Amino acid sequence: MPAGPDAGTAPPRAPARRARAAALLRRAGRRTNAGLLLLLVGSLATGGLAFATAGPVSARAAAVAHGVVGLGLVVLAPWKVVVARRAPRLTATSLTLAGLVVVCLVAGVVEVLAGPDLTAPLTPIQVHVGAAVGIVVLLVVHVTRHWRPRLVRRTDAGRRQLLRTATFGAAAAGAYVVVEGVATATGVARERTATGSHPIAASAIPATIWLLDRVPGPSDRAQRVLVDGVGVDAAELDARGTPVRARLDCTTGWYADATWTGVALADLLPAAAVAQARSVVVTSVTGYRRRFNVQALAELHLCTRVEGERLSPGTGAPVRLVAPGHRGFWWVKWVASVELSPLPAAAQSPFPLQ
Ligand code: HEM
Ligand code: HEM
Ligand SMILES: Nc1nc2c(c(=O)[nH]1)N[C@H]1C(S)=C(S)[C@@H](COP(=O)(O)O)O[C@H]1N2
Ligand SMILES: [Mo]
Repeated sequence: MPAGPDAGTAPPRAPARRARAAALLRRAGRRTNAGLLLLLVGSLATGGLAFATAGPVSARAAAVAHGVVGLGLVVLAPWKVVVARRAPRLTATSLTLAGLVVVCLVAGVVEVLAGPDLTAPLTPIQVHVGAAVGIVVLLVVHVTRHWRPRLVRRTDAGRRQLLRTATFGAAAAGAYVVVEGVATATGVARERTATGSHPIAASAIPATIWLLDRVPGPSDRAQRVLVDGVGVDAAELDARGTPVRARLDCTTGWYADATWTGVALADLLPAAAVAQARSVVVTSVTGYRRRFNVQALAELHLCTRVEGERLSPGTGAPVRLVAPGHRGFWWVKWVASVELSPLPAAAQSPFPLQ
């Protein structure tokens, strides 16, 4: 056994504790890696769920599960360090992977405790999800390179092992409680939504692009929207609009309560055609689109104003969708068309690709 760096320097007062800790860490190995794999896959799944859900209960559940599973990585870190130090050599890929995990974790906790700074080029969540995408790529490389047969064994479900897993789970939950405790103590927690977003004023709503879309030029912004094939002028929508109170909750970590002015899709589409359809597709002049269940037609509004003012180019002028109860990426800007469809609402990618 090679001596650790601390060999011989331990204070004589706590040798028993040190010996116990060393014995615990010596168990690092196959189960550490299996646990990491589980936690990473769990983090990605619950993170995706946190973006996909909007209901107060489901969103909270996804955020809590995500926090506990994500912080579980911190609890496992000492064991993984032992595994890495035993390896014959360290690779750049794996060390980069470790770096990205640290960036991802720090950005996640910064998001919870501080939220986005809209004057910064990126929000903590953007850094967080960006790091997660890098993690996926490098993890595939790392796991393929180091794959050993029988990563999980039947004995892992033994009584002793389950007890250790439970202790580990309690530690991860404890880490989550600590972070949430700090958020509560500083008063941040009071203002956050179930999805975790932080409040901003309606007047401060930033022009937000989901991924790769762009703000269309003036001549590209449609002054009329094709609703089930019939042209409706933006001016007509503006004249017919009534106030709609709604919360715009962006996945970059902010939300704003505002009063929009618009017309419900239910009032624009012929009832007979609606009765035959299962979904409705709202498409931007840029091609960005979302498909909704026809059941949502009463809540979905084509809007021309926010807080009484005409929309700005960046926030969807002349006509954008306001979709209360749906995360921001559903609020299609620069609407060009609204089409009824016989396909189910699920017939689309869960997140826009543009
Ligand atoms: C948070 C994610 C992870 C990080 C940061 C990480 C990092 C590392 C590092 C730095 C090493 C030392 C060898 C090298 O540099 O390639 C290593 C070894 C190893 N990793 Fe990972 N790892 C992670 C997840 C996993 C997972 C999920 C598996 C599961 C299959 C795994 C399996 C292994 C194995 C078997 C070794 C030992 C290689 C040997 O001793 O030759 N790792 N890991
Ligand atoms: C390896 C992947 C990931 C890890 C390890 C991870 C870990 C974490 C951690 C530790 C937090 C802080 C939780 C808390 O203290 O409450 C967090 C927050 C968050 N993460 Fe992740 N995450 C990962 C991937 C993702 C992905 C892919 C998404 C979205 C698509 C995501 C979305 C979020 C959101 C929205 C928050 C804020 C939740 C809140 O405010 O309560 N994460 N993440
Ligand atoms: N056409 C189009 N609509 C879009 C987007 C986009 O990139 N393209 N971004 C969405 C996202 S992610 C959000 S949060 C809201 C933001 O609206 P805002 O720009 O008024 O803040 O618009 C949504 N509508
Ligand atoms: Mo967003």
